[in-house]
Amino acid sequence: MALNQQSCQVFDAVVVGAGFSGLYMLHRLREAGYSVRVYEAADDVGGTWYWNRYPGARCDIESIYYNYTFSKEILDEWTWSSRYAEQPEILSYINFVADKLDLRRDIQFNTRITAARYNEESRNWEIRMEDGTLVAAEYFITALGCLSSSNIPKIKGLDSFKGEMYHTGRWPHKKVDFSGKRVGVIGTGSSGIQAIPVIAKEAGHLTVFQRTPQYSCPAQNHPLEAEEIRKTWENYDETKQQMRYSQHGVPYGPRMRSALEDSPEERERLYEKAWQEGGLFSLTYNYNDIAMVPESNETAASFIRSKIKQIVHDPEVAQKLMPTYYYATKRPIIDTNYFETYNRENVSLVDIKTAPIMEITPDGIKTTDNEYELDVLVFATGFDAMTGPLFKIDIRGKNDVSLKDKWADGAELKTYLGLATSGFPNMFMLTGPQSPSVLSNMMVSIEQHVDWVADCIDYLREHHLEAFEATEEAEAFWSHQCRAIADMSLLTKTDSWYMGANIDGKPRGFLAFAGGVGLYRLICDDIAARGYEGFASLLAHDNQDDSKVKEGFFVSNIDPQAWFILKQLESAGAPPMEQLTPELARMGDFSLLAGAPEEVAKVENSTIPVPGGEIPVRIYTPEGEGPFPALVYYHGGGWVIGNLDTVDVPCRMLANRAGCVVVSVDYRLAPEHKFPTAAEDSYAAAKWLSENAASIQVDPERIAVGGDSAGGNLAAVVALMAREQGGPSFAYQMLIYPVTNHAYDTDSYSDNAEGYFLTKNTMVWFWNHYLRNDEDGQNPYASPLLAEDLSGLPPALVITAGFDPLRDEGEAYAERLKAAGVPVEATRYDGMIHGFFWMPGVLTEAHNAINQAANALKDAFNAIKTR
Ligand code: N01
Repeated sequence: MALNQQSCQVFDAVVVGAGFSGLYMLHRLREAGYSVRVYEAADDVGGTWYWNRYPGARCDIESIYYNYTFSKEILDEWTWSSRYAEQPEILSYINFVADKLDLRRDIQFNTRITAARYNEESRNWEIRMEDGTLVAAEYFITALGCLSSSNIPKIKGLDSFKGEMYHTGRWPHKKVDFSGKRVGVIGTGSSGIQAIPVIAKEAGHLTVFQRTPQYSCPAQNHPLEAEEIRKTWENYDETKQQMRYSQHGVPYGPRMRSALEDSPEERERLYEKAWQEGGLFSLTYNYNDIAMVPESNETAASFIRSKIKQIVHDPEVAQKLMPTYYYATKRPIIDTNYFETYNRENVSLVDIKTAPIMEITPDGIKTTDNEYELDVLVFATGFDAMTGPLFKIDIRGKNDVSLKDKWADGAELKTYLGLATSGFPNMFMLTGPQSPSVLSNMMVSIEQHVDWVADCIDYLREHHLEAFEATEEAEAFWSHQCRAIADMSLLTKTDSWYMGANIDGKPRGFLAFAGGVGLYRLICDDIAARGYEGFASLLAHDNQDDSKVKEGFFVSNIDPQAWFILKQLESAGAPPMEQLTPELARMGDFSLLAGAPEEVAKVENSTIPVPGGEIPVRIYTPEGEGPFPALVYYHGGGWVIGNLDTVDVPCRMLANRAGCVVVSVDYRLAPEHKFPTAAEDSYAAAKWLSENAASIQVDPERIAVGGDSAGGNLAAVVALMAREQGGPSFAYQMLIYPVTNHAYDTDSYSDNAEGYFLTKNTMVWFWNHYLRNDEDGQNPYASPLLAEDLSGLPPALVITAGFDPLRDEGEAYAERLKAAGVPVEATRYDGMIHGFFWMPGVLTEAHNAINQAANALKDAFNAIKTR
């Protein structure tokens, strides 16, 4: 497609699609003074809501929150008639906005874009219409909608059908008359479940062809009073913020409680209440682990199945309607009288999972065990979601590579933030794949994307940057994070359109970002604030100031995975630890960061005696024949929090990799037990192991001590105590970002005081709980860095993290050990944050550090064996 740009119109930006996202994009760019043209295949605005006119079509997000929020004036001028607005009302709203902002003058309707190609010479996009007309633009923005490419399954004989055929996503503008007709509906997703009760009321007979039964809850739709809307938006800014920083784009979220924490009776009571209240999130928001934990999920799933059983009179039909997949791993559905519809005389249900459709005949549908005569056939069979609309346009980036080829038909889906993809400069995808869009209130996602893109274009102009694209590193990182987050949930365990599983031959993979709109917004904003890190400028004007846009991803050194965790923690909005009581602080659960525990040959919980009591230990024994070398491990947590579970995953990994027994010690915590209890418990545990080694198949000559953070402190202190108090003698000390000094005077304390997980204020809080007085802080058993003499101590590994207030004191201890003649291996993990050692579930560097520690232990043990 060669282009003589003199012969065609050139715009600053071309936007494809005049739905909610395209319209707002047009408004934002036009207000900023750019020339913009929107192309739309339909003859009017509306996008999804223009095409999906099937009977019963309505929104599943409460209309009160299904608004543009960028303009208070527009918000105030519009009112909704019911809790869940019907399609015609939503379309009227879109028209109202288009009129109000006078958008139509920059939209060309009845125009399908078939191709878009990036011209590297002119640095413009060349965009081709169905009739061959070309236009050019500096920015190419797709606003295609995620669910706009209708899926009509390729069933044998499809074209032979003599009756009327419709797809819910391409419904005609005139009313379809079902009265007295034999109607068949294939598909029972959101569209089918909305359409079926309405069609049933009119049809002579309705046959529903169901492949997968669905969970659906009552919408409990009702009229809305203007006063209710006014009251909801009374605190406009606050409500808007709550929606923006939520999980799904509504100003409320799940209760912070596991479904398994409540009694069956209490769960039943809450589910029943939610059922009566209705709504998309009502059931799932009772608990925060429905989409994560199979057993919790089953509590909600079985509740809905019990409701189906109650509602549907014929037990056989009820049984066919019972879903078995994990609830809410397909888009949850809300309905009006869906299950009740199966009690009607004129409705029958055909289970095409057990008797699949063989072919469509001129007169109806033939399954493996029957034939159904039909006058009308309705496909409610969904969409080729997310990638489908993009692949319908032949989009070609640098070197003429097509998007479809780059993504290998979706098998290699790679985007940065779901907004951009490398090799396609100056192209932005609104609500594209790997963004949270389809998992949220679309309006919130749309506004966020449009605002971000408009700000980005302003930035590029201000900095005279003509061509700008995501780097390969950035998109590899983002795509990995998207998969990792989805894999932590049950979402990937179900065949759904989220997974691409509804389209024959479509590669499987989770298509969206499941971390929530709040986290996503924080991430996008942070990337913008970092000068659009992860994007690279290809070319710039001579006088550019490109100091802010740099090559490569995360040049600011923090590891992207660690940064991602920081954003997740920020979005969780937990108060700083120092504002909590120790009891509350101990309730934090970081198990998702640790990842799945791996198998160890034997794991045993036990107790051991310490002065004045007993403490729990967990003993990990690896595969093989003893006697084994051993590591006594002390967990971190500032001597105040943390327990055996906190470090279960790294202890398992160390046991397997170093081939040693790991004895993880649950020493007594402060402030209930202040200094020196933790140190004395730790020493007692090491002595106990040395004295009782044979009882747990341990070689007493090959015992190491180790720990992380406060546990690293305790390991160092135990080594000192052993030297000074007559043994035992240890083979090694493994100190992971240890606390070594009660002082806050290092560069790392000032550089990393805040924003990197462990803060200076939290350390002050820990120390204050641990020590009885300031004098304790001068005691080498609290601050081993203050010990006068470090000679004669066991060889050491000291691991530190670049973005950690404790970095410098850990490294100072390593230097002092070296100066005292102790062999030391010291490694700083530059991009890491405090705590990373127990986060192998989300950090590659945690694996590297654990492997390094295991190898160091093995070497130390072998050195003794071969001595
Ligand atoms: O499509 P779907 P949808 N033979 O893919 C079946 C949004 N939406 O249009 O589950 C037989 O969910 C398929 O069966 P199975 C919302 O995000 C929102 O209903 O794949 N059956 C399924 O039953 C929603 O999730 C609203 O086994 C076949 C159905 O067709 C998304 O749009 C309203 C088949 C398709 O369900 C899509 O919903 C409507 C075949 N070959 C939609 N192929 C609101 O309320 C597919 N099926 C805002």
